[in-house]
Amino acid sequence: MNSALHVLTLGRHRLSLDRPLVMGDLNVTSDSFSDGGRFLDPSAALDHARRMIEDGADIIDVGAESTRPGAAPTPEREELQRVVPLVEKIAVLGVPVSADTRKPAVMRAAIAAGAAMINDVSALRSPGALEAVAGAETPVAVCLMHMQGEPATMQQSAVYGDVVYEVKQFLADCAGACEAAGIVRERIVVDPGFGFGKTVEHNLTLLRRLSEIVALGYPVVVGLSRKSTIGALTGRDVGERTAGSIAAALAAVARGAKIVRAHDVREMVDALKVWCALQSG
Ligand code: HH2
Repeated sequence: MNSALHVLTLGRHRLSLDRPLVMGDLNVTSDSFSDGGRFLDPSAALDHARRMIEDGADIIDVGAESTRPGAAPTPEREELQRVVPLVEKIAVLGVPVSADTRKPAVMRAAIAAGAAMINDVSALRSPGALEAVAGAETPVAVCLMHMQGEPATMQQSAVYGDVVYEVKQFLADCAGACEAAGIVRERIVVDPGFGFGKTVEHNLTLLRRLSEIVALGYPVVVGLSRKSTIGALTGRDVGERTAGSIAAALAAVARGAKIVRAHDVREMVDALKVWCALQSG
């Protein structure tokens, strides 16, 4: 086991990990599972980024390709057109911007536009992705996420022996490959990938045993916000899953997660403030 890091370095930003961080989720897509179409208009997207920053987001994660189960890939040109101008505008607002992409060309363009982190649901396994991040002129952080299969088909046959062990091994291997390529530990975070080729039971097992993933020593990101597991547990539609998402996030933070990916930033920030206040004294 490696000793835990207390600072995450994203481009020129250094974020303390002494309290859990909130990564605001901004989907500039037509088909995202929870907010598809709402922020396709660039000015609506920028306004939403500003609102999330006002509400206390520590990182803004911009994605232009839905990775919901069954989603079709977004053509590269379209992803570039949606992501790059927006990253450029958000990058000057004072918080680090993360680009949620699987495509090396989008990674390179987003970094040139000011992205401080690449969030890759494929954990830099696409040809050229590791090189795009490790070889970047401005060193950026990377979020390595576990996914079994591909978004189009990943929920059709989610099979594991021990899901926690397999996810942990995968993340250890990917993080090791990043370090071998020259990405320093202070720039690597890992994510078990809730909902990515996993049943409700797999997700619950991963959440219950999250401390085993935390033991890898890399800051752990969790993305449970509004996901179908929350819907399965509460019986709520996607727009009514805020309370369930917060409960899941707090359970993750209690097990050592350091970054929470959220759609409802204001509510998540408030919940974490209360949780943090109860940790001291
Ligand atoms: N979940 C989604 C997308 N990117 N990245 C990380 N690191 N962790 C996650 O859990 C994660 C992620 C899916 O959520 P969302 O972006 O809201 O939906 P969509 O992929 O449909 O745009």
